Amino acid sequence: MNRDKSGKAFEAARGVLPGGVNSPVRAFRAVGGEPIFVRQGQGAWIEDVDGNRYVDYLCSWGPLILGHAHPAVIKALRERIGKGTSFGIPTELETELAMKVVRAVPSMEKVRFVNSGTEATMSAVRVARGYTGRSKLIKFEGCYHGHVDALLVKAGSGAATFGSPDSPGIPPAVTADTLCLPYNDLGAVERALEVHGNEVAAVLLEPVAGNMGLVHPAEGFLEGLRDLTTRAGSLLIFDEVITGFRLGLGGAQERFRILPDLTCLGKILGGGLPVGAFGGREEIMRVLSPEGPVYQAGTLAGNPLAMQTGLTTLEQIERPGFYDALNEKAQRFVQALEGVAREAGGDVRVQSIGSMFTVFFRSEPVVDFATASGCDLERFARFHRQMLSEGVYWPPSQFETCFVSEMHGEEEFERTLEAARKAFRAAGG
Ligand code: KE4
Repeated sequence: MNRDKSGKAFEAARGVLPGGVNSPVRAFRAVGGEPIFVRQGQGAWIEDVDGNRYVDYLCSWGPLILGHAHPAVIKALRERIGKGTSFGIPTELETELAMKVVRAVPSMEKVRFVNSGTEATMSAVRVARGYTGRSKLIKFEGCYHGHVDALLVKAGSGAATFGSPDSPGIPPAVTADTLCLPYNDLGAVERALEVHGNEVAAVLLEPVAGNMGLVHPAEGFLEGLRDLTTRAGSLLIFDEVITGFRLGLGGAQERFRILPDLTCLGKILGGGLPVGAFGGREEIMRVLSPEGPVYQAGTLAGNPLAMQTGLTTLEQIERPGFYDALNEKAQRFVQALEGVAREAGGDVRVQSIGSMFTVFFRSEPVVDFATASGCDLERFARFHRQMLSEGVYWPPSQFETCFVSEMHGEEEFERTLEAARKAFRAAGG
C-alpha cells in the first residue's frame, strides 16, 4: 500500500502544526508509523490522499453514527449554508435541537449548546459548583472528559488523596479539589464521601467508559453512585459525550435507568460538526447566566450549521428500529470478530455494548484503568499497523473505542474479518 503522499503531507504538517496534528492521538505515536491523511469519506469508507480506501471504525471518534457524508445531512447542510454561516443571534434551529435533546434524554429539562465535549464538561462542573456552593470533584482514572484543567488529574495514591496535575501548565491549586478514584470502585467513592461528602460538588464519570477502551459499569456501580451522591448532596454528572445518542436516543442513562443530575453531550449531537451540550433539571440549570450568576458563553455556540447537521442526524436516528438494526448487526460482527481472535490464539478480549467495542490485547476482563493498562500495547500496535495495511482504519490507541455506523454492512464486515485474521497473526500470541 503506497502512502507516499500522506508522508509528504505529514512532513508539511509538522512544519506548522505541533506534531503535525490538531489533536495528539491522531499522530499515531501509540501505534508507530505515520498517520494517513484523509481526502474524503463516504458511508463506512474513507480514502487517503494516495487513493487507498479503508473501512472506517473511527467514525471521527464517534460522531458519524450515520457514516461519512450521509446524503440527508449533506443536503440539509447545503441548503442551510446559503442562508449564512453564523449570526451570534438566536435562531429557531437551536430551540428545535434543544427540544429534541430534552425529549430524548431522560434527565434533561434544560440544555445549553457549546462547541465541544470539553466545553460541555467544563461548563457542567462550573454549574455543579455554582449550584451546590461546593468545590470538590470526584472523577475516575481512565475516564477522559476533554482537556479541562481541573479534570487532567493523576490518580492520588489513596482514596482520599487529591489529584496532582496530569500535564504541565496546570497549577497544582487547580487540581487540588479533584479526587481521582478507580473506576467501578464504589467503596472508594463511599470512603471519599465519608471524609469529604459535604464538600463534594459533583461525581463525574463516563457511565460506560470509552477512553480506556470500552469498560462497562460494574453491576450496581451506577445505582450506588446515584444513591451515594444523593445522600451526600453532591450532583451526579454523566459524561455522555460518547454514549449519548450512541447507545440509544436516551444514551446510557436510559439504558441503565439511572437519572444523573447533569449530562454532557457531544459528538453524534453535531453529526460531524462541532457541538457539545450540557443540561439537566431546570432548577439546576437556572443558575446559568443570564438567568443566574454562573457565567458561561461562546461566540459560535448554537451555530446554525452545526445545529442543522445535528437536527438532520437526530431525525435519522429517531427512525423506528434504527438502534435495533444497528446494534443487532454490530453485535453479530463483534461475535464474528471474537471467533477470528479465538482462531488466531493469543490473549485477546473484545468488550462491547451496542455499536461500540474494543479489542483488548489481554484475556482477563478490563474493569478499570489498572486492568486496561495490563494490555500488551506492542501487540496492539502490530495489530493496528496490519489492519491499516489491509485497508481497515482502527482507532490508533488501545485505550479507544471502535464504532459501527449505519453504513457498515456485510461487505465491510467481511473485509474486516479477513484483515483481522492476518492482523491477529501479525500481532503474535
Ligand atoms: P472534545 O472536546 O474532544 O469534543 O470532547 C472531549 C470528550 C469528553 N468526554 C468524552 C467521554 C470524550 O470521549 C471526549 C473526547 N473523546 C476523544 C476520544 N475518545 C476525542 C479524540 C481526541 O481527543 O482527538
